[in-house]
Amino acid sequence: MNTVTRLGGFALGLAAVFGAAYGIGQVAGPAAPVAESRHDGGAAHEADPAGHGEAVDRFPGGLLVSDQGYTLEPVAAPAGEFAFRIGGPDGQPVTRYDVAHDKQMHLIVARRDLSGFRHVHPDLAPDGTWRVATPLAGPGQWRAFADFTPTGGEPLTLGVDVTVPGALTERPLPSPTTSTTVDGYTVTLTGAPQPGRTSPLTLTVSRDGQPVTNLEPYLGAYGHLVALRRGDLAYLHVHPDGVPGDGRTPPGPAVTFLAEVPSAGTYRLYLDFRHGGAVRTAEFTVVAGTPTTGTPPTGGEPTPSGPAPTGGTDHGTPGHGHN
Ligand SMILES: [Cu+2]
Repeated sequence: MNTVTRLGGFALGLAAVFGAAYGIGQVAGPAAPVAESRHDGGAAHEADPAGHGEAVDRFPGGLLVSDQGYTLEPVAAPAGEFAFRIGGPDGQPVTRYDVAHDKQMHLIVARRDLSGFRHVHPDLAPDGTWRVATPLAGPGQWRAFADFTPTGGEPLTLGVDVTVPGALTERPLPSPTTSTTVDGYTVTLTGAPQPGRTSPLTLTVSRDGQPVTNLEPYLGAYGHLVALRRGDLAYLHVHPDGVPGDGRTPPGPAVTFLAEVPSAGTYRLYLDFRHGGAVRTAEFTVVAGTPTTGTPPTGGEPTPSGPAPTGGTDHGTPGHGHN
């Protein structure tokens, strides 16, 4: 049995049911019961009948369009706008949300090839509709993630597929790297995520060879890190280790996060940071779960299909088949 394949098939099934044709006025309908998962995380166990799932209580975020009675529902929007609602357990759109990371709603989008990442903050209308200038930069198969906490509920990340019609050029995933540049900033990555355990990831920002020591708070931290898993775009919101004003966290050049990835595999990391009044995103490809005795996977060549090219790792790692 291969949990990755099973998860992937489930995600594709959702895509077929809930995929929305963005830009031509056709939107996904409300979720069918198939997408409901039980509050106790039973869905994760159902996906792993061989009993390897003891290390995971539930799915990673973003794989479900509907969870715990809440459903991500794209709605028709004028050109240039993206709009959606969160349907609540009572069938009505949710209108009350808790603030988390400075916002009531975080909307993250990325193409299925992991390009085009954007993190935006829509505006809530009184009827429960969220609207934002479209974050979808061009044609392709997109995944939209709504990261929110309904008042009285638990934090949730729901995901839905959105299609932007047009000619698409698939972008190969960049090779794993520990340094990248964005708008004249160089960001280096120290540390590697390990499946099933919390690992520190430190991102260090410099500009023109000088460390940046006056990063500006963004969403209550000196950086905001999202990771997406290649193959199914499982969504991980990675928490910073320390926040501005806590007396121990400097405003750069290094920002440390505590990451726990749900499986071995290839992930794309997206670090949002603010400096000089502007938010930039530094991106990295990383491989988690390097075999302890083997050679690290190298290169960035995507496998044509199926799970990421990783070797055997710890027993009990979710999302990983035994050969
Ligand atoms: Cu946000």
